[in-house]
Amino acid sequence: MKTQVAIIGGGPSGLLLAQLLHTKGIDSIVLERKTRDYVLGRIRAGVLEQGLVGLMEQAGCAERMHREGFLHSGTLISYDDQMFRLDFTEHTGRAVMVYGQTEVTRDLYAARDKIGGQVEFNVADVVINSAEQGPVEICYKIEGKPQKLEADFVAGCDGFHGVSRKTIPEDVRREYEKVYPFGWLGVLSETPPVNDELIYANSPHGFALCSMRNDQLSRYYIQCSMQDQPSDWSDEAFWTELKRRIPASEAANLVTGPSIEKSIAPLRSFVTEPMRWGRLFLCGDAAHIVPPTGAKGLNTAASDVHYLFQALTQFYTEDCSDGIDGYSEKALRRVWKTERFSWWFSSLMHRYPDQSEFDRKMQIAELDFLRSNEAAQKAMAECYVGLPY
Ligand code: FAS
Ligand code: PHB
Repeated sequence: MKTQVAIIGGGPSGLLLAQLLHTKGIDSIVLERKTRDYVLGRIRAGVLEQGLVGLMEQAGCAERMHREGFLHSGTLISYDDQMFRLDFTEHTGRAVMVYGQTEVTRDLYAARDKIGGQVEFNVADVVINSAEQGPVEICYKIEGKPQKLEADFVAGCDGFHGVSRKTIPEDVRREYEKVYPFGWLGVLSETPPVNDELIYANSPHGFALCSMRNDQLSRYYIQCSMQDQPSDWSDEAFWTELKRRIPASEAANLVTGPSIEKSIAPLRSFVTEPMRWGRLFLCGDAAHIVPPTGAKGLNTAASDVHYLFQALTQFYTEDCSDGIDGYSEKALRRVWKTERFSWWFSSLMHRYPDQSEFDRKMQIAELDFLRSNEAAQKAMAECYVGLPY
């Protein structure tokens, strides 16, 4: 089999890239390790920057998002039983879209089907050969049968545990990592959200987040130990702990119910450099991870896709390699800014095991400053709604 761009990974970044390339008549084939249902069964991000909304529109996949998603012009931040609102629109003129990653991925698969785009599921033992010089040759198996795909370029959209990053020789790769000493226990429940807007809560008992997918589907997170298992937390224990971490006024409104999904996600900041090696380009979680506090994971994958789409379009339509040669530097410049924001917001809102009373006072003082200072709010709002591409 031959194509122009081989895409490893059928998650949101791989599918979005494939759909955008299609709008320019550039051919691609997507190789996905799991089944479609498995990919769609993952509960991950829920907040979309305007940049991602714009890319979904450009890819012709935004109709349902605009119909079923919620535009949020602000968010709520609580600490020590007090709460204030960060008004995105007042400070930036922009809003964010609350629409689940699962739905984004579902819309992208539907669009892929509509154009008859090729996705190979259940691929195993993927090996990327001659990525440095090209043409690239990708060997893999389906039901144990060897397959081969030749391409001009390969986009590594296969997430943190994929093969693409590891294809770049260790002496070429430089990796930066910070692992946080806690995780997030997330619950999905068919209950009305406690508030119309998200609540980020810093409490003496640890962090909590109240989010939603729609007006009958809520998503809640509490900071937990990485030694915990989801089975250690009964629904009742989860709701009790959540209530004591959010302001009493909100806890009084909280509608509880059985969890339909419960999982623990580790918190990590991670970046690999470079994001390009010869004909191989890394996008999304394959190249970088952020703690979900800043809601930047999916959105930073989208900005990578934007830069790579532009670069490949320039190569195929103008026979110019400037975009390709500048891809890694351009993408990393924005990646590091979102890494900083996600690290800053995570450090502000979580309770650290070795936190001293002085550290705690610093968090409270920073939150007091954020609540009362226009410039601080503007800086946070600009990062939260999304830095320009
Ligand atoms: P993905 O990981 O989504 O997709 C990669 C795809 O590649 C997967 O489908 C995988 O099966 C496939 N793949 C892997 N190896 C392969 C191989 N060898 N061959 C073929 N295919 C292969 N972000 C937020 O903003 N908010 C959140 O609450 C949030 N929660 C998260 C919870 C978890 C547990 C995780 C892991 C991430 C979370 N994120 C969250 C971040 C998340 O949204 C990611 O940034 C986003 O999924 C990145 O998309 P992709 O880069 O497409 O990677
Ligand atoms: C979510 O809705 O899953 C969500 C929202 C905001 C975050 C993280 C997760 O910062």
